[in-house]
Amino acid sequence: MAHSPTEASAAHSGGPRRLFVGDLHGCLHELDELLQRFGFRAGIDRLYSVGDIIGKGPEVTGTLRRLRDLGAGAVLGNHDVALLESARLERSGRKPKYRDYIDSLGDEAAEWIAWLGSWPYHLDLGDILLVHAGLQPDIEDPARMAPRILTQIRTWDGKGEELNREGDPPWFECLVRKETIVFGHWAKRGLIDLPKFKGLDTACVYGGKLTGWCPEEDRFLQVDAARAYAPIHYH
Ligand SMILES: [Mn+2]
Repeated sequence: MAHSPTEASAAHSGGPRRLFVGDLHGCLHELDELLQRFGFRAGIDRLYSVGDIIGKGPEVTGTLRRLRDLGAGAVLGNHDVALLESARLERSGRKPKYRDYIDSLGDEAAEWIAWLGSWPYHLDLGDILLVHAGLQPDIEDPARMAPRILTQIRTWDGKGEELNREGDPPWFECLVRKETIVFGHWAKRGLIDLPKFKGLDTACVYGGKLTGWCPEEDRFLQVDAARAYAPIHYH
């Protein structure tokens, strides 16, 4: 199969590559641009999302569909969890807090909720551990960490009560691990590029950038948001 010069260089050595992408919040346009610039080869390369597909942004179902069609791996973010919790409340006849998240899925809500419900809180790829927010520093096994920690932690108070407190150190400064941890959830802080910690939330939905990271090429790719889709509200 013939390659254009651009495709040939993007194809690297030809082996499969992994592309990890930061918090999407429905930013399908930027995801597609990132995939194109990476030279993503469906069926060869593998896409992984750090979660937070739901909420705030313009094309939530389109983004979910793209992830599903590409067979992407994904972990649950706090906004994805808020959707699942709202769906659960609604089924039990109570008033969901995030009714708009359910509405954003349109007629296919039940189908997407079922799919999201199958996502894990962390994904262990051997050399890389994928999680939405981060890890609890005083526990070794992520399966023993509370979903609240895995989807919300930014700073560590030594107990896991306050997860986002000014003055407390970032969770990733409080532990040493063998694997590289890939995560999102900290748009205010932006790109985190430490040898063992790659933080990919660069505020795309607020008009920032969508960030991808490829371990096989050890490089970041960034796409500017076409516009700000939501007022800045970091939570
Ligand atoms: Mn988040």
